[in-house]
Order: sequence, then C-alpha cells, then structure tokens
Amino acid sequence: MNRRELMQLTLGAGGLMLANDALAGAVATRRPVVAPGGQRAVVTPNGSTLPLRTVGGVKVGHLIASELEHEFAPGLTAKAWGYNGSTPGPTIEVTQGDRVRLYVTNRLPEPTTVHWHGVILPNGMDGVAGLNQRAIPPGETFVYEFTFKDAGTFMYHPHYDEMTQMALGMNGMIVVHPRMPRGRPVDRDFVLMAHEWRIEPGAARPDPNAMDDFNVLTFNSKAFPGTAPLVMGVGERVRIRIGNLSPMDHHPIHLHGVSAELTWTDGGEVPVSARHPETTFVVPVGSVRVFEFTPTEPGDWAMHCHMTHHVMNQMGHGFPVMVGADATRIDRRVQGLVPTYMTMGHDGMGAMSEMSMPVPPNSIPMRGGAGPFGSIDMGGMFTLLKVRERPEEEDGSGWYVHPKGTVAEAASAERMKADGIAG
Ligand SMILES: [Cu+2]
Repeated sequence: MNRRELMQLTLGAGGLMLANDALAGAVATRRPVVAPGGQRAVVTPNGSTLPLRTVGGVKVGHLIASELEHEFAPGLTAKAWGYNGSTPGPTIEVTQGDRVRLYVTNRLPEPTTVHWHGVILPNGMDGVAGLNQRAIPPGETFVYEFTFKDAGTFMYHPHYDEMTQMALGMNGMIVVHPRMPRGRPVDRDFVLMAHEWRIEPGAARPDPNAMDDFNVLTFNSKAFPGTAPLVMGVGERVRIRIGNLSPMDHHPIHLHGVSAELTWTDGGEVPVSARHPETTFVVPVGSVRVFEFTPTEPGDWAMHCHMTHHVMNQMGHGFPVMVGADATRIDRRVQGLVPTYMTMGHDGMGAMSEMSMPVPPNSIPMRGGAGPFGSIDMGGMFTLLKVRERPEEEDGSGWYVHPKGTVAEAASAERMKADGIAG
C-alpha cells in the first residue's frame, strides 16, 4: 500500500495515539562539573556520553561501528548503522588540551573511517579514506591519536561511502570544553544532532539513495513524540549545541518562549561584539550551531525545525491536493466497493493526527503526540523545552500547569460584546 492509498482509506477501527514514552532521557538533575571554571557535563537527550579511561595521561575510548536496531518513535523501528549500538553514536566529551586515543572497530559489511569534523589535528588523523589513511576493513580495529588543541563543538562521521553510511545514521557529536572559559558557566548544556531519513512505511531499512522527500526527521535520531524533552529552570543559563549531518537539508531550528544568541560554531567562538538575538538558527548541512539563552517564562515550549515538512512524520507527504475538493460523490461511489471509505484532506489535514487512521505495520502517522489540550499537530524534528520554576522536581513527564486565566479560551458573547467584536 502506498501513502496515497493509505490517505484515502480510512477504516474506522483501532485508534492510534502515540504515548509520549520518550521521557526516560529527560534529565533535570544538575550534572557534575567536568571541566575548569565550573563547566558541567553535557546532556545528550535520548543518547549517551562515550566512557573514557585515562591510560598514562591519555584518554582512551572505543567506538564500534555496526548495524543496529533503532526505534525512531514508538511504532517505527529500522536497521540503522551507528556506533556502540546507537545512532547518533555516544557524545565524545573532553577538555581542551586533552590527548585522546580512540580505537575504531569496524563491524559493518564494508570499510569505514572516522573523520573528526571541525577538529584541527595532524593530517593523517583526519579520516578521509584514500586521502589520509587506508579505510578500515570489516573486522579490523584502527587507532586514532591526537590532542584537542581547540575548544568547541564538533562532530564525527565516516569518510568512506559517505552517502550510505551517513544516511544510515553514522554520526556523533564532540564537545571540547575550554580550558579557560569566559563568562558565566551554563547551568544546562544539551547536545542534539539533526538528521533526516527516507524510510518507506514497513521497510526494514532507511533508503540511503534518497536525495529528497525525506520522511523521518529527527533530533538525536528520534522523531517526535520519540524525542526526550529538555528540562531547564527559569533564570538558568542554558546552552544548546546542534549539529547537522543530514544528507541534503539545512534546518532552521526555531525556539518558542526565549530569545537566544549564537555563541559558537564548529569553527570556534563567536566574538561577543558579533552576537545578536535570534529565535531561529539555521543549521546548515555539515555545521554546528551553539546558542545560549536564559528562559524567563515557565511552560512547555516547542523547539522545532521551521520547515513545515520537517515536522511531519512518514505518512504526511506527497498527497494530491484535496483542500477544497467536494468529495461526497467520490465517497459515495467508492463506498459501494469499500463501505468504510472516506476521502480525507478536503477540510485541511489538521485532524489527521487525531483520527483513527490506520498505518501500515512499522510506520508512524504523519504527525502528533498527545498533549495536555489534545493532539500536538507536529512530529519529526520537534522537541520540548520544559521550563520550570523548580526543575529539580521535574522528570520531564509532566505537563506545565498554567496559572488560572493564562490559557487562550473560547470568547464569551459577553466579552465580545463589551469589546465591540462581531461574532
Ligand atoms: Cu528541517
């Protein structure tokens, strides 16, 4: 069944409402200080940090590249490629000046390498297969050793069969805390990797040949409602670091409820004199954008890619234009063959996430997760900033409780009349 058929076939039974069970990754507790100047450990929502062991003054880590079973959101699982059993791979977190020895074991069916994107290091450690090194054959382990001379937020990914390996999820983030940080340390520090995938409904694997029409858009390889919220406190200094290793698309990431400043890119720190306020940060393919803000308003605030197709899940793309169409005659004729048939979309598609629209096995509906006021009409590259007065009491699973009189509601006839509004 293709998506068009699915759109047009609505069997009334079996409602599908995705539970927001992605909350396990939410972290509200203060993280330990890991670098000079009170710099706290980063949080990778839905992800992890690579364990490093110090051997003779060198921090030693191990990345294992392999295929893995990955859940994008409840209801959608596929065979992705990644590191240490996850996509993105674990975040590598070190301090400027650290020397690292990183072993890379290749359990993929083809060669691979690791490129340390944005890191300035000896040429033979740069990981471009054929140019800087021999590719790592399947079954073998190579070792990279270098010093992180510069602070910043970087990424890692293969530089062998880039189109396939990156499309299938091989990416990860690198955080290098400055040895001499400037300004106030942040209270929360989050790491997100933006990515896009083409996964046919029911398919076992993402399609690495896709060049457009990506239908699963993710933060840390999770599509909403699979994304874990970012919990933070009113008045705290918050940093979010977003990398983008999508195959083809830049993502304008928009924040609700706060105004933020770009402070770093993968090229280094933005001079204070060059900073300016924004609510949307374009994260180009192959780039990192780091921004900081101090939330003042408690609540559940959306953070999402502002490209409307990037907040849709699998089933939301490529339909015929039905808005405004009179479907009653089509419906009557098809219902002779399929009694439960109903053409959808002629009133707009806003109700699609609430309707009991069936989806094929192993796929997710076009959008939406359950919210406190009904269905949230976005999926994909969407997550929540949960800003709280007492964040330490929040595990990420609760909705904001609005003070009385602060939620938009139906206007009473009395109020409309008093303000001279004609209904
Ligand atoms: Cu986007």
